Amino acid sequence: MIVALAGGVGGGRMAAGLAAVLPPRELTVVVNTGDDFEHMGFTICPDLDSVMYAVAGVNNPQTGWGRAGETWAFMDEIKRCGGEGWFNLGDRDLAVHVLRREALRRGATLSEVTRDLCTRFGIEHAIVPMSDMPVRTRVKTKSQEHSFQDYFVRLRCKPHTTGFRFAGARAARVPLMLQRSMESTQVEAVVFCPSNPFVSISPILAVPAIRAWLKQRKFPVTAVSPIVGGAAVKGPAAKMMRELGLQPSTLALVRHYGDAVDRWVIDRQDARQAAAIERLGKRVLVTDTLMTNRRKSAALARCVINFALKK
Ligand code: FO1
Repeated sequence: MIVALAGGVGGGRMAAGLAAVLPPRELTVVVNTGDDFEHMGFTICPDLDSVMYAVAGVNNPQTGWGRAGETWAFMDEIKRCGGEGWFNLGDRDLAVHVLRREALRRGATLSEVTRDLCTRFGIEHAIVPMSDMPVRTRVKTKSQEHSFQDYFVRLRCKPHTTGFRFAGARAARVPLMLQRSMESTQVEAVVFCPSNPFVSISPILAVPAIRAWLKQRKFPVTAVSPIVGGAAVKGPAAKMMRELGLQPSTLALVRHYGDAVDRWVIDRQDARQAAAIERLGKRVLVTDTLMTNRRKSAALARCVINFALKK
């Protein structure tokens, strides 16, 4: 079995590719919940929804979040009535927020809600939140701290970040269904999807049981670089690296992850960094990592799986 850590747009695309190639019992996708927040009475789980929509093939490929073919009557009416308009909830997307809220109110755990929603979207693969308990990414700047969605959406990632913290991570336990996957001897590899290292992968690694599990791993960890040609494929990863004093390069990312990652999949645009990454003791696969459509996501997934499992 392969366990993939995923968040955001790159996570959704990679998870969709892996799910297209691997049968349900051979893939578990662990999803970041640090982006989650309470908004208009809903518990919004952006990365769980991005991954679920991408695997189900109903995601909006342009934005990377929300639904394809979305309509905005609800938001138009909210704005007309003077409600909060900065965080857009599409009419189709709204159904998931309402169903999740009802289920949570009835006492279901986030992982149970996610499994039930995935079933309704025809997904058999295990898509599991990193914890059923709340973990919230806080974006630190010189003067203050922002909640993640405030920073990412309302402030459009403008603030200059000095670091991140994951409120609630220390007490966060992994969901039972993830505990089972982690304990099973069937895990042959872990894949870090090409997600933002600071606000998608790090929150997952901040969950103590996941960090300990990977620290004493008996299998290789393979990371797909979210940085291509010195820039992030999507989102603020390169900007964050610069603000944290790192070169926005794949090589700098390899150094940043250190021993947490054994193998790297990098894009052809960064082929000239392969030798330097190998000198750091890492195996490197150079390939086309741009997942511009579902066929390319599946093709990359095949390459990543073969590379991740190679003895
Ligand atoms: N991102 C935006 O930039 N603007 C939005 O209005 C917005 C709404 C939204 C609604 C539901 C959802 O699941 C995600 C949404 N996102 C939006 C993306 C969200 O900020 C995610 O956290 C990012 O995709 C980063 O993972």
